[in-house]
Amino acid sequence: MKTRAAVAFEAKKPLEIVELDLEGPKAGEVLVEIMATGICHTDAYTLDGLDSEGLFPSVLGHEGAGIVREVGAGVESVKPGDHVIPLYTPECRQCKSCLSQKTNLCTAIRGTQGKGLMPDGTSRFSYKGQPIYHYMGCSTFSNFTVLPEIAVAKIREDAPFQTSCYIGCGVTTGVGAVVNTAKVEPGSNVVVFGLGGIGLNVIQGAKMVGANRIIGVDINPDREEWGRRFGMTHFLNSKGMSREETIAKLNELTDGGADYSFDATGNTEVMRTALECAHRGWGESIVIGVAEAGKEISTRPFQLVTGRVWKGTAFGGARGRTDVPKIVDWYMDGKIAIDPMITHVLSLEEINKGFDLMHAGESIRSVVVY
Ligand code: NAD
Ligand code: AHE
Ligand code: ZN
Repeated sequence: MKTRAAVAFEAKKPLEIVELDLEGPKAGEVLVEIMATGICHTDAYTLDGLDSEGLFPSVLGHEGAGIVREVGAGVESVKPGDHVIPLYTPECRQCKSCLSQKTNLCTAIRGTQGKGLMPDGTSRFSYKGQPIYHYMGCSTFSNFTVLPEIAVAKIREDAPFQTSCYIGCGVTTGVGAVVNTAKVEPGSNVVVFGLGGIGLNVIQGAKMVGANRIIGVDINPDREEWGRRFGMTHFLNSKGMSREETIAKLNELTDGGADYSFDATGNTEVMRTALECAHRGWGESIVIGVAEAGKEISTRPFQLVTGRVWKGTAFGGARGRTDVPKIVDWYMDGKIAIDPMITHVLSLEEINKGFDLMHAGESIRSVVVY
């Protein structure tokens, strides 16, 4: 079949809207009509050539929602007509990682996924006879895409696509980092660096679990108002401040250090500040941001010797097929907000504007509706 898609032909070049050829689902795969997709900073990072796994030409996009249109042989867990959210972190429930119950990082198809291919080692997308790579196993910047059965979460049918697509990455990552990874307790003092599409979801997750002080840090002053809308109690504009100055101010605001801090910037210097603002003896710092290829984090080992814990999280520690439908329920029951964070709704033809708005700090989430 044919599908309209925004293709990343080269790094650092705008996406091009073209008609691609799409092969139907093979055994264990499903064809999904994507109804809406968010644009996450990770898409921009890959398009900018900063991802060590980045491949071109490819169909980016990993924050979608849609409808199953066809299933391949042997598929039993979903059927045509089901509403689904694609999962860049699948859940096979059979691999060592899934069975461990210690991680959400299913390893069943990670090897081929990182090579931009389906589990059989081939691509379903092509353009003028040349294969086009998949991205994060999702490729939601195409109106139709093919996904492994283990990489779709079936969701309730009354959830609007335009907002629930954000659960495919940003909402689950931010809220899940609080609930699953940090396991923030009521009364905790929390510091969140980077109040964008992810950080605001960390804030609303912290508010939901009953955190005491929720301190947001950003270099964009417009983000103060955004943070306060979702439960932030204090704001620090760290623009022009040294690491020492930032930590001193945060120590004042947290009575000696954060119980939990989160990096949602992807900046390795900020990751260090986030670790070092955690409370001596017990403070935990969670790395959410994705850093560009070649970057490394560092700190004095003494920071860890004296009890601070440095952790990371992917997809908020969520087991997609199990947890995503629950997060959709939280949204539909009003426990978490999504609608106000969708600042821009665009057509596929306008998708590059979504990247420009993100880089200009003018959007929280842009969503493309097909
Ligand atoms: P975004 O562009 O919407 O937000 C980033 C925010 O960080 C902005 O408000 C920006 O002003 C702020 N910022 C930038 N530099 C800063 C600095 N030096 N100090 C303080 N604030 C600063 O991006 P997003 O979509 O929210 O994504 C945030 C990060 O999370 C990205 O690195 C993205 O790749 C990553 N991410 C990781 C996961 C995961 O599973 N671990 C999932 C989604 C996104
Ligand atoms: N490919 C990059 C790493 C990118 C990365 O860390 N991705 C996150 C999700 S970001 C979503 O917006 C993730 O889930 N990572 C776990 C995984 O298995 O990819 C690199 O550095 O090579
Ligand atoms: Zn993302």
